[in-house]
Amino acid sequence: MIEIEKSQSLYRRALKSIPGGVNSPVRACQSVGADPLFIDRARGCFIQDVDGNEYIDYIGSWGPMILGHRHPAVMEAIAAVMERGTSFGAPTDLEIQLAEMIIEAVASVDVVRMVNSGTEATMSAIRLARGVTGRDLIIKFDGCYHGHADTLLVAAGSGVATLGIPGSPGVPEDVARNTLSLTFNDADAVRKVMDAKGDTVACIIVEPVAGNMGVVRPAAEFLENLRELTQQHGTLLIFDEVMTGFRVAYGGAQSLYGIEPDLSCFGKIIGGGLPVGAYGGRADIMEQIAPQGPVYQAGTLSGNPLAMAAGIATLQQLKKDGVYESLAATTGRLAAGLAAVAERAGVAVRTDHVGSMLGMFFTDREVSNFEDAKSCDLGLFSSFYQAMRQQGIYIAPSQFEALFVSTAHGREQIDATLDAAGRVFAQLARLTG
Ligand code: KE4
Repeated sequence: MIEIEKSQSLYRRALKSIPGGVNSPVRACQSVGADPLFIDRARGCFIQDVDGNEYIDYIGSWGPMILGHRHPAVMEAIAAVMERGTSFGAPTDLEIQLAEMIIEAVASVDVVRMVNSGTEATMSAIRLARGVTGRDLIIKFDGCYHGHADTLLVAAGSGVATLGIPGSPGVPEDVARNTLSLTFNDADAVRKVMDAKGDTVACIIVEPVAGNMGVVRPAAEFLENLRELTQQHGTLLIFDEVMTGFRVAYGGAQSLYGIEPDLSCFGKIIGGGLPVGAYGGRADIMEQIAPQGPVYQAGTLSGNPLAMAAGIATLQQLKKDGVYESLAATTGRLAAGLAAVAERAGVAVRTDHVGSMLGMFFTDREVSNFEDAKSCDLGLFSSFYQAMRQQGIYIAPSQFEALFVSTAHGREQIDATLDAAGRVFAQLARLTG
């Protein structure tokens, strides 16, 4: 039995000074009925809690740690900048270097602006889309998460074509009404809305591979339809690649599906574990951003040299030949193995992966949108989460997240994970009879 007394003591203390004891809600593990682990350190694919328990880590800080924790090249890059300082509030050569690497990697990006989080990236891209089109309405998709800006914390309205309703207290009605949330993978619903209102829609924003409802691939032609419909109506297409960027391929999901959006958002991996976000795209659009153009956006720590150095070092490793093929092969073995051990135990689980982003749903049905994802056996997922943590396997504490494999996950760790899953599925099968 893994004991977590020190974590629990820290959690009780944290609850007195931090809302919910955490600085981001999902970390509280509320949806899986567990107490959060407080982490002491990490290395490679391993993470260690304050009680000294070690786990194989499939959260990877929610995506950034694609090289594993404390990769030597990343740590050396950060240390080298620390010799010079930590933040200047002025341009440095490092932000040019990272911008040039992103532009070289992603065909649709001519110009890119650094910010400090994925939320800032998507929020700014939407303001830019509204600014250049002069339109207010935006379209997103249920189950896609783009950060916590008001305009994106919107749930689907009662009917498909009715306008959004606030997804959180504090989001004003008159903000929500400018956001339409449709069903992911339902191209007909998008076509219907665009035929009716397309000339008033500033942008459509989408996760090209959804990673915030579990992992859900785009249906055939879905992304192509979005590209065609937005072009028809002078609407901008924004790919939110905060999770998929440099995760599923060096050129992001857009390079896998051969779609060129007008704007793309990045985060996570491009900061190598330090706070970062970025948005970029067509030069004629990006030149509208202040100080070159009238659309305002700013940030004290944007382009922070430590984050830039960590991002550059990370992308330099990812550029090497064979990295993504190896990540996909390792993840494929894990996905197939999990499905096999679940089937052997008689537990209904569907797995899928795109590159090193892996999803598993506790259902025997196809999952192609958020309604499908919500119909999975969330209770069984919670039991799986808790039992796997007891086996030393650290996965996201929510059915609506992804598992991330890093270059530091070796055959031994995948085998250990599959052995643990075999024991857990057998245990669950006995419990559920
Ligand atoms: P941040 O503001 O958290 O850096 O990025 C927001 C964001 C934007 N777009 C996508 C596709 C994202 O996945 C995210 C953030 N992802 C979540 C996990 N799915 C971050 C974890 C958290 O909220 O603590």
